[in-house]
Amino acid sequence: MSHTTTVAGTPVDTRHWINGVRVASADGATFADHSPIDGTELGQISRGGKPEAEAAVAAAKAAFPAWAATSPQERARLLHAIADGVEKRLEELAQVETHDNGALIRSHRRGVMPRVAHNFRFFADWLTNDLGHEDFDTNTRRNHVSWDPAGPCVLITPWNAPLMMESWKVAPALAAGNTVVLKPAEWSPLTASLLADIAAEAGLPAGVLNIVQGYGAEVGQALTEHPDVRRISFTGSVPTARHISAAAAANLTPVSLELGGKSPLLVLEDADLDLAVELAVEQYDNAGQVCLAGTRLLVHESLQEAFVEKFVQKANSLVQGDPRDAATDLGPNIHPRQLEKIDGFVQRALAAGAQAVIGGGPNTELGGLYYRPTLLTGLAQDAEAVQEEIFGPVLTLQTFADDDEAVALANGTRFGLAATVVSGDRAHADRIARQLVAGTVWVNCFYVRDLRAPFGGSRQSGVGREGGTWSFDFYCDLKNTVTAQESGWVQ
Ligand code: TXE
Repeated sequence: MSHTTTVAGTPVDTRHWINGVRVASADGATFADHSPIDGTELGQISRGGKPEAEAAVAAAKAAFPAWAATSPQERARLLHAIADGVEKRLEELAQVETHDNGALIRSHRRGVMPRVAHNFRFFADWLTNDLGHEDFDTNTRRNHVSWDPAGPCVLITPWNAPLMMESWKVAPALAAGNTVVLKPAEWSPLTASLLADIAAEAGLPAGVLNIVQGYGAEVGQALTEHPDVRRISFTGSVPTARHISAAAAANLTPVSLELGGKSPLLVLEDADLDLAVELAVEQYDNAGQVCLAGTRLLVHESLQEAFVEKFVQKANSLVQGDPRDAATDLGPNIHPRQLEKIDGFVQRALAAGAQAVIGGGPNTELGGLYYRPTLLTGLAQDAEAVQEEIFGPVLTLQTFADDDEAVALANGTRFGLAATVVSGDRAHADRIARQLVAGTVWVNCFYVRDLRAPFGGSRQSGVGREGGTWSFDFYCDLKNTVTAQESGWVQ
């Protein structure tokens, strides 16, 4: 059986990468990976289980002491070499990712893949330039605080932005001196395999980064309950986060969880309507499969009519179609199960009395996994479509009469990942932003993110923050060494 598949002209190894070597599963099991664009089978991928989880964690454990002892300069050099490899193979990565998860080639080329490289460079530079250390005296004692590498880290990632999320976790974990076992999502396993090639070419020592493919309930579960794992970072759904937290609890392994959202986009009475509409239509990006998406449009009642008119005009101009075409604005959703889930939410909302201002079903002209951009109105705050993450191109619209009502609606879900405020008055926007429960609040913009800033969610949108110094706090064991004055070394 061949262990290579060729996607858009690029050969991709379909096996795990453990201890610097390509290996198939011990029992030979594989699973099929399909393209959301047209359902083509892209390859048979090795389906890992407990033996592969054991082997990968053992490799990461064995490689840890030497990697932790490698100088920060050398670690940073290797991370930059990985970034060079990503930049060199940018077009191949963009093409393979688009075939595998259906997101736009345009976004992969312009935004996503450059950002993958940047994730590696950012944490490499932070390691050599910015990682803090603290020394302070308490009476006759000298305190020295150090950031010690924690050990093998398990990183579990979703399918909506595969390589982006993987690099966001792998880069800081490696920079901090940890070794890694990465488990990519089973609906989008391919670019992680290319990352293994790039890391090997860059000269990363064997066992420092291991990649196991397979299903969450199988290899994912085995990884998260492993006693030798020192950190688990996960991005995905709330139910899976509960499984992972329970598995981690057996060993009290620290977890960082970045989960879903149902973020509000507030259009205040003094908003610039064109900007508000532009930002609102942006929420359809990646066919709505973005955890941060502001899927609940909350519009001041005085603006509703004009807003809806402009919104419909703009949304109708979006080009839906093949994501490989650079002119396409809206591609397919990832998987038949995801499409079914999206349509289930919409049909139940319509049956309960909601109206679809636009959309309301799959795009039957295109067939396949394309869902028409949808705007639902006539929903109460406790409606399922307002409360649950749909993860498709479906927005809801509610109106409010005053700021208090706007804030109550905005905060009225179990999530707290992000929020966007559109306002023409700085003090007004600040007043609202202060009252919102969210890990990130954007004012008159969306999706821009400085990697130095903390990133994560409140309530059921997550546990912990990553980004800048917060990533190192998570991926390190902080240690305080106290030296007595009597030893004669403390001045
Ligand atoms: O995610 P899962 P799914 C939300 C979104 C979407 C829904 C379901 O609403 O519709 O989740 O998507 C691994 N132990 N988000 O089911 O299951 C799994 O193999 C260890 C939001 O695909 O959370 C994959 O690698 N690992 C989100 C990863 O978890 C397990 C992005 C994510 O899959 C596991 C994705 C287990 N028991 C979905 N079970 C966001 N926050 O951006 C699964 N996995």
